[in-house]
Amino acid sequence: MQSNNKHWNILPRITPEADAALGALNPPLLRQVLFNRGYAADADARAFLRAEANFNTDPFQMTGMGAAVERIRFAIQNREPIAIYGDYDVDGVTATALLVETLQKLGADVRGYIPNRFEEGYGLNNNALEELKADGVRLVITVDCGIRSPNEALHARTLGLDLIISDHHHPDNENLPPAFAVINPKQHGDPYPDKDLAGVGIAYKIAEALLSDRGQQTADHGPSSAINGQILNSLLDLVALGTVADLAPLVGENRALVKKGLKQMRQTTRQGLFSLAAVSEVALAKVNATHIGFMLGPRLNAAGRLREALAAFRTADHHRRIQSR
Ligand SMILES: [Mn+2]
Repeated sequence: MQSNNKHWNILPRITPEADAALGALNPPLLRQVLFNRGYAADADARAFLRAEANFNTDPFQMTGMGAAVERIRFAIQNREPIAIYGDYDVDGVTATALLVETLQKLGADVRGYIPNRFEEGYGLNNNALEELKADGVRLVITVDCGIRSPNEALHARTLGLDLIISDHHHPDNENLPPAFAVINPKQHGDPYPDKDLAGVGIAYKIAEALLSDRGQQTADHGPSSAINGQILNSLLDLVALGTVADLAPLVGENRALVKKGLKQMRQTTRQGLFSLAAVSEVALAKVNATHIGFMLGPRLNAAGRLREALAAFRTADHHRRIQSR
């Protein structure tokens, strides 16, 4: 066979310094591959290979997290209705399901809200905020949207709604929304070490903070820490779905979360995931990132493109009742 016009991009050969630094990793080809993926230090390379974050992942390092957790706790204790305001793509839908489920487990009066792509479009809108307010909602928490909505945030304030914005999109740092708290590791001065979390990853960090010892301090009767660990594990299938489908880079904390999330997907109790896997002809027991990216994710996204993403949210939210009936 003739191979005309092939254009090969040859990555650089490993430098002697990097080869020495990675010297304990064999065979030499492994060092070359690691170098070409940007790893030239032993600790970083090992963390990548193990899919572990080699930095402090305490969620309270994120700007706004402490204030957000206190406000959410107050809402739970005082039975204030809470709305999780998401987005119609897989990241937004899974992030919404994740926080609704977490807050339900903490005894909150909580609902999910996902705007209709055709009637409302992406992000916060004033009509939706007014409707939520009229329905008695006191606290709105955005996931995967809101960072570029200063006018809508101001409107929420005028309505007397407290707003917590959590988002991973690039902020306009000169014009952050005037919200009760803004959680976005990409905002100026945010010390959180990982800047690549997807919207669902940030929602997961909020769940982690709420279920941590520090987050529970103000709780009257929160679940025990063993149960909290179980709740967090049960959310990781959603994190894997949203993170991979959003094309977030699978390095650092994303890599760690997706690895654990795929494991969780293989034993999920979500009826929606069973059904979605069935129509996609994916064996959940062997699910991997390619299945999410090319088979499961596009079908969830399609819900938002066809009619309303609330259907996709229900897919992510409903659990199979194995024991009942
Ligand atoms: Mn997103």
